Amino acid sequence: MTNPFSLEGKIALITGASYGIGFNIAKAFHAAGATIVFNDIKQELVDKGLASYKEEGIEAHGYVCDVTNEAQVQEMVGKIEKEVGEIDILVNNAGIIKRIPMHEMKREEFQQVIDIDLVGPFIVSKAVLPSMMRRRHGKIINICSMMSELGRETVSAYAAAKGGLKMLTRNICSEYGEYNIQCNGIGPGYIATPQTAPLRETQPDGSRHPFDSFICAKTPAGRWLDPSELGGPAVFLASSASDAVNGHVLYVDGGILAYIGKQPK
Ligand code: NAP
Ligand code: GCO
Repeated sequence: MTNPFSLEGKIALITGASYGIGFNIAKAFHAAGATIVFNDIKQELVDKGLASYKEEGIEAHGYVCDVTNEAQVQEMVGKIEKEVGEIDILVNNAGIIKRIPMHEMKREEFQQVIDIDLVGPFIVSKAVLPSMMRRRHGKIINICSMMSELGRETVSAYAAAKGGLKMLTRNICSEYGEYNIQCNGIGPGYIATPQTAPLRETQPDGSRHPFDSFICAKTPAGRWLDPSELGGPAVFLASSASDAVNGHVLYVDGGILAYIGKQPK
């Protein structure tokens, strides 16, 4: 009986995976047998990422590519197909957030978040689909968010993008399921990475950041999640164990979406 969670022989492209959530998903994929390919927008970050992977014993393949630039993405996918092989698994992980009250947010700031967090996954998915369609198999995993379901102050652009990404996930499922391509989302809760570091900073008086206390009260386990905790769910969605799962967003949030929150003492 073959191991349904194995990624042996598979080539995985994880966008924006020099560090953070993407890097941890790539580590889990490697442990399951996949070949790791990633991109970042600057050569120095690709080099930094390659060194980090090497420290983990992973011979990754890194490419400089801005996911919002369709010409760069098409060129990168062409190079990967020539130099590494055809992509079996795509994780649309690259993303940014801008925390600005909506009435103060510039149009360009809103647009930048939409471009990276929503248009980027469209561009990269479009670039890998033809090969997946021809080979009649493929896995696309979009990194969604709590903001695919919930809003909060200052994250209007991000919530609009991640809400759209949830529906893009469902639409790719609907349009390409007949090619044996599964497209699912992972909705992380609050994860301790550089993206959320500003929400966890110790205050000048030495106290915890109010948001840090807030989110721990909203998480049943009472803690931030570690990026490594996304590895198992990602391997599941990248493997044949999930061939009958399509159009689903798997929330890896420690139970935030199920919990009204701890009553303040
Ligand atoms: P992160 O630490 O800020 O890393 C984001 C990565 O995306 C970086 O490597 C960044 O590269 C890359 N990136 C940004 N813009 C790019 C572009 N235009 N083209 C290519 N790469 C680009 O973020 P993270 O916390 O690991 O989050 C990763 C994903 O998970 C994001 O989609 C985020 O929205 C989502 N997410 C995060 C959390 C959380 O709590 N951390 C929760 C839910 C969802 P540079 O270093 O060059 O900027
Ligand atoms: C924020 C956080 C969140 C997380 C994540 C939650 O400012 O609220 O950055 O948006 O990044 O998306 O799932």
